[in-house]
Parts: sequence; C-alpha cells; structure tokens
Amino acid sequence: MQMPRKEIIDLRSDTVTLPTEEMLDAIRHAKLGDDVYGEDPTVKKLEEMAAEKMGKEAALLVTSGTQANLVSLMNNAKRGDLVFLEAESHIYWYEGGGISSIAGLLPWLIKGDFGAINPEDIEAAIRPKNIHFPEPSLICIENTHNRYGGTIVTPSQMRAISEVAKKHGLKFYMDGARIFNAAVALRIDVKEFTRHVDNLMFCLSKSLSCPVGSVVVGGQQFIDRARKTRKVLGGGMRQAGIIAAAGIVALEKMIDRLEEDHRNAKQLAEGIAKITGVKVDLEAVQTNMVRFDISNLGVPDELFVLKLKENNVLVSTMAKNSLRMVTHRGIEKVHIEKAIIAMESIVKELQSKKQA
Ligand code: TLP
Repeated sequence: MQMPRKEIIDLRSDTVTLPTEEMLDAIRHAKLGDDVYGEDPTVKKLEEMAAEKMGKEAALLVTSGTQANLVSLMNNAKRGDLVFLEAESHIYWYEGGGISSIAGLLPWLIKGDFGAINPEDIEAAIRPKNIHFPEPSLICIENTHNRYGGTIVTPSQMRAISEVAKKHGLKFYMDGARIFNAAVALRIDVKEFTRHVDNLMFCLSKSLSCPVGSVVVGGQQFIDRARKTRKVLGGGMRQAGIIAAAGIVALEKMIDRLEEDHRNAKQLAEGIAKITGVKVDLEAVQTNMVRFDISNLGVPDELFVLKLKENNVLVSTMAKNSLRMVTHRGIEKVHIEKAIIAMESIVKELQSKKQA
C-alpha cells in the first residue's frame, strides 16, 4: 500500500507560489509577438496597466526583481556616484554586489527604523561639494522591507525622504518588490506610495503568484533608457507575452487577497510568540512575514531548521538565530495551526533534552 505523501508547509518565501489556473489559461491564450521589436501586445498591455496603476508614464517588464533594481540603478545614477541605501536593503545584501560590480556605484548605508531611513540621517550623510567626495545622486528605499520582516515605509515617511531628495537634487527610487502588500495592509491606493518617488519596481513573482517577472515603472525617458539597459543585460525576452499574461491576471485578481496572507502572518506570529524561548516582535509583523529569534533556545539554527523540515515545515534563515516565515497563496489557516503545533513540539523536545 502506498503511504499518502505528507503535505509540505513551505514558509521560506512568497516566491514559491505557483501560477493560478486562470494564469495558466491566460498564458495558453496570450496574443504574442517579438517584444524586442516592440510587437508583443500582451507585454504592452501589462506595461500600460502597471504604469496606470502606479500613476507613472511608462513601465517595463523585466526578468526579475534583481534585474529591475540593477536596470533602475544604472539609469538613476552614473558610474562612481554615491547611492544612499538602508543598511539591510535587498540591493545591498542579496543582489551579488551588482550595484558596484555592474552599475559601478558606491553604496552608502544608513540604518533605518523598522526599515525606514530617517530623513535627517540622509541630510547628515550628504557632504558638501568637494573634490574629495563622491557625488551623491540617488536615494533608494525598500517597501515593504524584507530583512526587517515585511515592515512598511509609510507614505508620510516617504514624503519626508522625497523632500530631502528634492532639496539636494537627488533621484528617489523604491524597491517595491512587495508594495502591494504595503498598500493592502494600510488599505490605501498604491499611488499614495508611488507619488513620492521618481521611479520604482514591483515584483509579479512574489505574493502575486506569477511564475516569473518584475516591472520597472517611471517617467517615459527613464523607461526608454531602461529598455536599452535591459537589452544590454540580456533581458530582451522576445515572446514575453507568456510572462505578461500571468502578470495581467495578477494585477486584476491577486492584489485584494493579500489581506488573507497578512491575517495568517499575524496568527502565526501570535502563536509562536507564546512559545517559551522564541521571540517575535509583533510590532514588526505588518504584512506577510514573521521574523523570529531563537537565541534563547540555545540550539544551532541549522538544527532547528532541520527539525522543522522533518515536521514538513520549511523556513529560511536571515541571520544567526534569526529565522523567517512568509505567508502566501496556498498557505491557509490550517497550515498556520500545523506550523505552530510543530514548532511547539520541537521546542518542548529540545528543552526536555537540555534538562535531561
Ligand atoms: N527576495 C527573496 C530573496 O532574494 C531573499 C525573498 O525570498 O524574499 N527586492 C526585494 C525586497 C526582495 O525581497 C527580492 C527577493 C528582490 C528584490 C529580488 O527579486 P528576484 O528574486 O525576483 O530577483
């Protein structure tokens, strides 16, 4: 007799989401053309929809969030320029150093509060024009902020940063990989965020459930230049309508449901906060991520992650003693309950071994 396969509760990231049936249908029936010739009607439609949704002139479909950030950095600043970034930003931590090795830029890190850079700290970091100093040209923020656990940079915080940018003639860019999570959590239109930046990117392939793709959005001239940079980086995609078709479904149908992911994340956070030895900052649980600290358990991270895996729960490691769980489509209330129970029993087992 064949044993039923155990269901895996994959909380490593919202990037693991699979396309919906509707996306697969849309892909199957998409009108296609060669997008490098500007002839793919489905890509054009997605780019127009994205620009309209974000309140900007134009948009560009790219292969990934990393490519979106790189293309944007290369078109917001010139080689040798200085870029202000939050110290824990994805661009700095997880993009292979492309900001320096490819874009030729110098990152200047500023520590934020729950991921939001304080405008006064940017002011303080801007030095007078002097032959010794690199030219600052760009401020980047991340919204929601990944390494802080999906925290939101609010529109009013963004406005204050944009005032510093304007005062000093700097460009202002947002890595908005999960900006729809922020908009849904605060129940406001996404334009409340985007109006403060010159340009931004958002990801289709994370909580919006698309199999691949991100979109860069901004002014027409910026997007025209970005289109060329994307080609140089090998991102000209020919019949990319098969990617855009899923993106259109995402923009039409997948945004409102993010509220469910946020509810699940809150329930997960409250459940694991009750477990002795596990610390969660509930104030930081603002969208679909839960970052938690296991330093009081006195066990190596790898062992804890492995124990969870043996119980069919997958999580990711963010730093020593710090783990992350991300809720997304496919993770339901029942999975949250199972994950909490699994964690409770692992902690109990580890603690009884310690006492023995
Ligand atoms: N984030 C991934 C990993 O790379 C850590 C994840 O699982 O969260 N900006 C932000 C804020 C991101 O979180 C990510 C992906 C990216 C950019 C890059 O997107 P991709 O993976 O499409 O290159």
